[in-house]
Amino acid sequence: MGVMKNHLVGDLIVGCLCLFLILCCMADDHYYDFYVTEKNITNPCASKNFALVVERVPGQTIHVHRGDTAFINVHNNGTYGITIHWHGVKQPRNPWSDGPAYVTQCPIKPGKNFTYEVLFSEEEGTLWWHAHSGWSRATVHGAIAVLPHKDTPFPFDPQPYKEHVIVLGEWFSGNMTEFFDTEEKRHTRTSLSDAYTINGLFNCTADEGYRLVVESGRTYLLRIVGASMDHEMFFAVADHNLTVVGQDGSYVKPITTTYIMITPGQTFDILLTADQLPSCYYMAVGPYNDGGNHAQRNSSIATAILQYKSTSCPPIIPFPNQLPKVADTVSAKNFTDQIKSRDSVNLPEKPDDKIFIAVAVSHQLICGKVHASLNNISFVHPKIDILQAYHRSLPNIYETDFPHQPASTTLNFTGDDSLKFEFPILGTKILMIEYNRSVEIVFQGTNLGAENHPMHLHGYSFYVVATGDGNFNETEYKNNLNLIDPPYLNTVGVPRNGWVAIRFVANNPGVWFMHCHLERHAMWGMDTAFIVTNGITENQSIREPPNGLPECSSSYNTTTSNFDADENTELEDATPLEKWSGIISSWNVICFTLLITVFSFIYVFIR
Ligand SMILES: [Cu+2]
Repeated sequence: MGVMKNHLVGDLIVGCLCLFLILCCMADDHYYDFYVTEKNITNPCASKNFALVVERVPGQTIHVHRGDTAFINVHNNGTYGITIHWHGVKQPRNPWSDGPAYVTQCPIKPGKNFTYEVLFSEEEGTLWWHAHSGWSRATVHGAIAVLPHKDTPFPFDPQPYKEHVIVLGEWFSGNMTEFFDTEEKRHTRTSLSDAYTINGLFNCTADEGYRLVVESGRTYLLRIVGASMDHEMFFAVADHNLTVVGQDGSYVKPITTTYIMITPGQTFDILLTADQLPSCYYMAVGPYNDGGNHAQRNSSIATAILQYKSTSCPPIIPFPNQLPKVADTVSAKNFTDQIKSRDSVNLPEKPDDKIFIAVAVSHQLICGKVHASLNNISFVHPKIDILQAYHRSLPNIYETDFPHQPASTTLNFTGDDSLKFEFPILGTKILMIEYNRSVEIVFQGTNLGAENHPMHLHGYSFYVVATGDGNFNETEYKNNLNLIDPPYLNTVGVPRNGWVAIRFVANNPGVWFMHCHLERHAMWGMDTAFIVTNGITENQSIREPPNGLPECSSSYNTTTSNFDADENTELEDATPLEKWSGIISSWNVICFTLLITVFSFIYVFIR
């Protein structure tokens, strides 16, 4: 009888545990409608901005719990094709809803809609969504808040009293839709933003701009999003410490700091306690740029106000003097070097595959266009998305010969050998990666366009296992290697004239874009994509395509394995000069040589 009773009690406990697990870990579905429209946005003290938006800038925050699914129906009510990317969401087996234009889908045409099925898995913390077609992400973006499983507390203390989203962006005056058009076609120097923004606003007097009201003694979770187009940023709150508890949808060992450095694409979870004299304090964001050429950059600062409840702001409020200056690489590095994963991961000593990628920005002004490259390949977007081409086995859309390393890995990348990347090859070249291989990529900065490049990988987070100055070398790599608690990110800065090594296991089959998150560099070709092959079982293979995928405007002729000529919209839109420039830029070396020859003849003739 006693044994039976024990059994009953045991069963009851197991039953309760199961019920608790089911209730606590049950994933929910969420439904959103995003209406993309073109409209005027106003800002105090700023010229008018006419741009694509999802209602406002930033757009609405998506709230989910870990492991949930969000169905987001994007209605394009504008006049340009658009796609949306769910930045940092791994989307297991589901590249169809990842979003980069001409990589995993063609743009949603004006008047059409497409429902993204966004699959959350291991992400927890702050991520974001943004347009991934042309420059429209400047105004089409918003935050994603991924909470722990239901009824589960945050794995840090104190538990926040409330949470607030803070999106750091850039403001461009004028007609942004025309701007997208010209910038894309010109493929040349890009316009500067007019200002930086905090939640879409900036202030020219203390009374304007974004205002965050807090209660004295309370702790708040700030979800910070790096949505700027072309600049890394420093962010600080006057007289207040910031405790960083998460980055890129993953928890970190808490660090207390007076400022953060955030690259475009990154996100942070930060605790702020209102523990100062009740008053008003500036929050400020300013650029970080180690590229040297600051005269050509927007070096302004944007501010917002942290106001203690029931306090009126004095006319003069303290400015955050802890905000580092624009070229303060030491402060940027000091902050970045502190980030470590909260939990130990103990990675294996050696990866299966090693890839070495040199990043460069060439300045070929003679032939009229600027190109950026990865391993001397400047990425060209195809006219039909790579994912569809892969799924349907369509030839002539992409090539799989992206080099696993440059001509040599012992070049003086940060010195004279960087000139070897001045004339990249233009092409849609991608990497094939076998399912479940562990992969290490070393990104090597070069002296060509030397600045911090925030490299972002879709479909994965990766461990940042080592970083160093100058040219990569094995000794420094081994000395710096962190296989215990490396940061787990989706966007990492490749330091100016330095290198960084990342690791991931290729267990998410699909087509995944990888690119610099400085928009001008991505536009100039600092991109590639991975195809991670299917594994053996269905659970290791790409899902079937969803219904209603946007159609591509170019019609692919399966008989000729090519596009119908009358659908070749991109070059038809170009002027005759642009057409020739496009053709010539494929043979920059020939072009350059010809020009030198012509000038030599003229010189000899004149003499
Ligand atoms: Cu870059």
